[in-house]
Formats: sequence, structure tokens, C-alpha cells
Amino acid sequence: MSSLSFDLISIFPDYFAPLKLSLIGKAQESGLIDITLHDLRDKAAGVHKSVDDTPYGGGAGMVMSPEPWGRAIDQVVAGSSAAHHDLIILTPAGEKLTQKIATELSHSEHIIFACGRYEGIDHRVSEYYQTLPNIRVREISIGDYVLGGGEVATLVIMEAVIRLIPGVLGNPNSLVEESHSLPDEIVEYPNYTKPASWRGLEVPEVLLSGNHALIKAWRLEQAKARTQKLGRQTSE
Ligand code: 6GU
Repeated sequence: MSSLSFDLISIFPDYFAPLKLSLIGKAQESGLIDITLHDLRDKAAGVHKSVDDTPYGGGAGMVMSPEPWGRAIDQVVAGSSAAHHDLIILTPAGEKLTQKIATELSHSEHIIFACGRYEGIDHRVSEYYQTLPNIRVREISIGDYVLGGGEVATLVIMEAVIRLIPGVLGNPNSLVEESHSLPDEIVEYPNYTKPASWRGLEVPEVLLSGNHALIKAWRLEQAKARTQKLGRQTSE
């Protein structure tokens, strides 16, 4: 009955403890999503259970070996009833996460997150799974900065994706408003709630007017001004 299954592979599965909280925790309890954690170390061979090695061609740091990743991903795919799988490889060199990507992923059946550490995963893992017809490989980054590993990035992507799944948000109108009131590239207008006066600061008069057309125009203008201040491009 789950609409979307997630398998998370990492050498630090404890990073994913927050997934039992809040929206994502409730979505799991209600069966809207299914999350399974996998410890990559269990797929490592030898007494040392090593998952990395020195880079071919030299250089600093370590690279994650392809064999444990191959074993872990094969097992996840074999254990899944899904016909199609999205394999997400977390890397600062990937395409940058956008709302568009989150929306695409929310329509997926099964998402596998491969959380690399160190200098990343041997590139052949990405290449190999791209050759399989039932797997779509995506290398994704969450922004232009370097993290110690893909675990936190996975949490970010999951939060962006899961809230888009029908039934996950308490108020589905939040999503409807998000997608219809403003063009995608524009940031949100400022929000206010009670009290109308706080520490000498007043809520903008127009929001108390009850004039919905005027409010809508004001919000669009505020959103555009904010977007420009950030130096981002708008369509107009
Ligand atoms: Cl997905 N991984 C790492 N290690 N650093 C990042 C990232 C991912 N996205 C932004 N920085």
C-alpha cells in the first residue's frame, strides 16, 4: 500500500534517526512511505571491513570501493517489488537539487540513496547502474559547498520530496498555494500573524484590509522585490 519506498545506504545509518520525527515520521506510521536503512559496512569484505581505498592517479583522501556498493545496491534492487528504481548518488559534483527535481522524485516508486563519504564513490558504480534499463541514476548535490558525506543531503532531499506526496501534509492547500500563487523562480512574500502590533512593529495595513485582489498584488510585488534583492532572475 506504500506509495513510495526509500532505501538508504550509508556507513552511518544512525544519521537518519530524525526520520522518525514530524511529517516524515507520521508519513511512515500511516504507510504513505516506507524507509529502510542499510549499513554499507555489512557489505564489506575481509577482517577490516574496509569500504575505501586510495585513489588511482594519486591525490589526497580516500575513494569508496565499488564492490560493497555493488553488493548493497544489487540486494536492495532484488528485494524490491518496484518495476522502476531511482538511484540517487549524493555528490557535490552532481546536478543541484531544485523544486522541479523534488517534484519528479515525488512521483517515483522506489528511491535508493547512496551516501558517499570521503572523496566519493568509485565512478564505475554510477556508470554500471546507468546501463540497467529499470534504473535511473541521478547524481545530486544540495548546493555549492562541501559536506563530509551524503547523509545530510539525503535528509534534505527526502524532506523536500516527502512533503509533496499526497496525504502527507495536514493542509494540502499549502501545496496548491505554493504551486499556483507565485512563479517557481520567485521566493515567498513575507508572512505575518497576530498580534497586529509587536514591539512597535505593525503588520502591513493592506493585509488587514480584507481586499483579496489588493493583497494578492501586494504579495507578488513583495516577493519580486525579495527575489531581486537576492540577485536572482525573474521572468519579468
Ligand atoms: Cl550531496 N555531498 C557532499 N559530500 N557535499 C555536498 C553535497 C553532497 N551537496 C552539497 N555539498
